[in-house]
This record gives sequence, C-alpha cells and structure tokens, in this order.
Amino acid sequence: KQQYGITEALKTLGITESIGGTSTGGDWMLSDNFIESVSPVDGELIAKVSITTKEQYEQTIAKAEEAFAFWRDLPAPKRGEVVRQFGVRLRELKEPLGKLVSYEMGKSFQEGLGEVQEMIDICDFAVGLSRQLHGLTIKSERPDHHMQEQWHPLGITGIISAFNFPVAVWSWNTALAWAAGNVCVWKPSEKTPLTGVACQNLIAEVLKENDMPEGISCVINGDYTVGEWMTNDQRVPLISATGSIRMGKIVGQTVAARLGKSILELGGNNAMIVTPDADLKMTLIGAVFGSVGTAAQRCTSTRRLIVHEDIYDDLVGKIKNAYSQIKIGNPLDENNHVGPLIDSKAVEAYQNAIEEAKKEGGKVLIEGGVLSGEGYESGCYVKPALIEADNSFKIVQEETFAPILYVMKYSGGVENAIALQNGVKQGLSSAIMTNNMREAHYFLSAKGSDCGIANVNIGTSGAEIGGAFGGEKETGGGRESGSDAWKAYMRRQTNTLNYGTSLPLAQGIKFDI
Ligand code: UN1
Repeated sequence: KQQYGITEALKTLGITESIGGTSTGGDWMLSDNFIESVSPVDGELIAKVSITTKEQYEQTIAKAEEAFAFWRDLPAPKRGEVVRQFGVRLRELKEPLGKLVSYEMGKSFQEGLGEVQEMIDICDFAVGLSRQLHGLTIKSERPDHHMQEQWHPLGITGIISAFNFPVAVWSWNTALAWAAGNVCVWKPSEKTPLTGVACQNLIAEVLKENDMPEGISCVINGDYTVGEWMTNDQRVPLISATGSIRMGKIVGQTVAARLGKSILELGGNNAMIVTPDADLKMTLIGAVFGSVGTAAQRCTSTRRLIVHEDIYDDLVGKIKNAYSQIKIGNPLDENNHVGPLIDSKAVEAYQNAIEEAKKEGGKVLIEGGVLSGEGYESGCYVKPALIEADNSFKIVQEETFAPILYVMKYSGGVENAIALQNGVKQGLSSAIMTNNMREAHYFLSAKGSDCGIANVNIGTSGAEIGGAFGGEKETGGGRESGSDAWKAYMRRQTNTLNYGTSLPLAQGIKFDI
C-alpha cells in the first residue's frame, strides 16, 4: 500500500517551491538565477532550484577540502557506518524518493523504486567494502625487505550525473567514494535538480546526526558552465561523468589536459542477438522491456535487435503484438508500462530519428508518434516505434534516447550477428538469446561481444550493482559500482620497507661510498 501522494513525498524530502541550489551539508545557498523543474508527467512546474554562482562554487570546494582532511583520517569502517545509516534512511524513504524520481524524471513508479533499491544495494556493498580496501603484499627481491600496496583516498570526487538515473548513479559514485575516504561534490542534471536536493537533504541529516563536518557531501547546480568549473579544477582529482558521448569527449579531454582522472559512462548502442536456438518467450520479455522500459531512456536500453532469418518473421510478429499492448501514460499509475520522455527536445530527437531512418530506407513496422489529449498534456508521451533497418544507416549508428527499436536480419553463424553487433562506435551492453552452448560461449569469448556488459539469456538493461558497470570504445571505458570499481576512487601506493641493517639496491646495483 502506498502511503505518500506527490505532495507528501515532496514535503517529506524537504522540497519547497523555491530552493537554494548549493549545499555543503548545512543550509542551502540561494542565488538570483533558477532552474525550473517541470515534470514531464503533467507539464507542471514542481519547484525551482537556484544556480550555483562562482563564489558559491569556491565556498563549496573550500568546505570540501576542509572536510577531506577530517574524513580521510576517520577509519574506513567508521565511514562505512555513516554509509550504512544512509542506506537505512533510504529504506525508510524508498517510497517518497521513488515517487519523486518517477514524477521529476518520468520513469514508472516501479522503476523509481528500483532505482532507490540500487542505492540501498550499493550502500550495503560499500559498507562491506569499507573493511575490504585491500592491497597486496609482494615478495621483495632484496633480503629483509617488505613490499606492500596501500590504497589511499584521492580527495574530492566530482560527480556529473544524467537525468535518466538521477539518484542511483550518484549513489554508485558516492557510496564507494565515501567508503574510500573521498568527499563528493555533485552536479545533478539540470533536468532533474530536485532529486538531487532530496538526496542531499537525506545524507545531510545522517551526517549531522553523526556530528560530521560540512563538506563531505556537496551539491552544486547549473548547466555545463558549472560543470566546467569542476572539470577544470586542479583541486578535484577525479571526475566521474555520466551522459552523452559529446559531453564525455569534452569532459575527458578537459580533465586529461590537467592530468586528472576521470570515469566516463557514456552512450550505448546496445543490441540483442536472437539465434535460432533462442527461447522466444524469454526473448520477448527481454527485448520488449529493454526497448520500451524507462521509455528507452537507459544507456543500457535495447536499440538494435539482430535476429536470425529462420525465426525473424515469427519473432517480429510477436514483438509487434506485444508492442500493441503496451500502455503509455502517467508513470505513477502502476497500470502503465511506459511514461513520458524527459522533455520536448527529446521528443524532437525521437521524431527526427524516425524521419532519418525512413529517409535512409528503413521500413516502419510500427509507426510511432507523439500522443496528445487527456493525460498527455505535457506533450512528452510517445509511442514506441519498430523499424526494420540496416546496421549501416547513419541513424542506426547513433544512440537516440527514445523508444525506437531497429530490427535487422542475419544469416549464417553467430559470428555474423556479432559482427553487426560490434559494428558501432559504442560498447556498453549486449545480449545473446540462445540455448546453444557453443553460440553462448563464442559470444563471451575474446572474439565475441566487444562491450563492457555481455549477457546470455538476459536483456541488455537492468544490470545488478555487484558487477562493474560501464563500457568500451566511445562509451568511455569507465567502470562504476561493483567488483573492484572502487579502485578508480583511490590512489595506489607501493611501499618498500627495509628492516635489515644494510641498504642493498634493487637490480643488484652496487654503489659503495
Ligand atoms: C544508466 O542508464 O545510466 O543496467 C544506468 C541498468 C541500470 C542502470 C542503467 N541498472 O539498466
């Protein structure tokens, strides 16, 4: 049973009509200019958040630097304890936060809750990690010497996140960064500033309850110019950025120019391969959820379906049938499968892509279109489109953040399907549907999928937090969340310690004085 309406959810999370957009954990700092957060669900203005000024940015970084000196000295398990309490808070407020995510971003309430669940899970992961920031011990070539590795925090982690996973991606970064001993400065997407405010309010409470200083968790708001202050800032050794390839290239080059570190999680162009040995029932669920879920605004959404010619007509028929049953509408209504796109610009990009695909010779199997009338007043609701296309089309080579699924045929062996799948610049997620062991293992081999994520009998989206998340090629190469992704948030130090009474040199070099 749901306990919170949208008004109660906003109130519980401390969202008022007009909010300062800069916080180091205490009061929100106001400025004269605002970002208006308009819900794509109903086109209503939810609230406005002020844009961080340069002066406020400087104050924020100064506070973060001060906080780092404290936080890095706190034993890692004690930092983990703070993260644990944050996870408890998220469990308590899962419903209102999930609802706000759904209302501000437009994904279904179920998926809003799912996103908060990812936050809870990564907190748990980080709590365990706080006792497992292990380095290696290494045998020295010299007598009476010890060698070891230590992992130390980097300092300020700058986080630039996207609208589509407005809270989970922040938490993947912060939970690990905090356990590692870093402090964080977050610039949420200017399309979803309120979820940022809500998260900051929650963590600020936890930090206060633990008598922690301000600066451990900071939020700044604004467009790319505010982000640029951070990417150019030598005091921010690590930038973790999620978003478009275009943005990632700029961020990556700016940070590299000052020899800083970056974690880039950029666009995907994810394909599902369906071989003659696939279970078509499973394929259908995976393909449809992957291509319409979250209105295809995940970077892991399925964009291309590569189907063997023997089963092509059968599967495409089934997908057409499934598409015709999809309910599009208010994402807070749990009867609907698909909510709106984020804004009118996204709708335009969707329309343009369909036009482009047609121009290049694509055959429209299910006509998309923008919905209008009652319940669709925001103008952001679109119908999922299904287009038979060629992998070489310019538009197919690009990621359009909207529900357009390109289907294409392959013939012969699985290697032909893999060549199509790998034949794009992006390399985030991939999937093969098959019960044929040889095909499955071929797909996972070095000559198989070239993506950061390669799944067998699972769709392209919906990764668990326990694995490292990210992709190759123009997807940026960064890894976040599980496995040993934490290492990117730390610096490795090699220590050689001599407990003998002479000073032998490495490589047997003699140097007598
Ligand atoms: C994203 O779209 O940026 O694997 C993240 C998934 C989600 C995360 C997607 N767990 O689809």
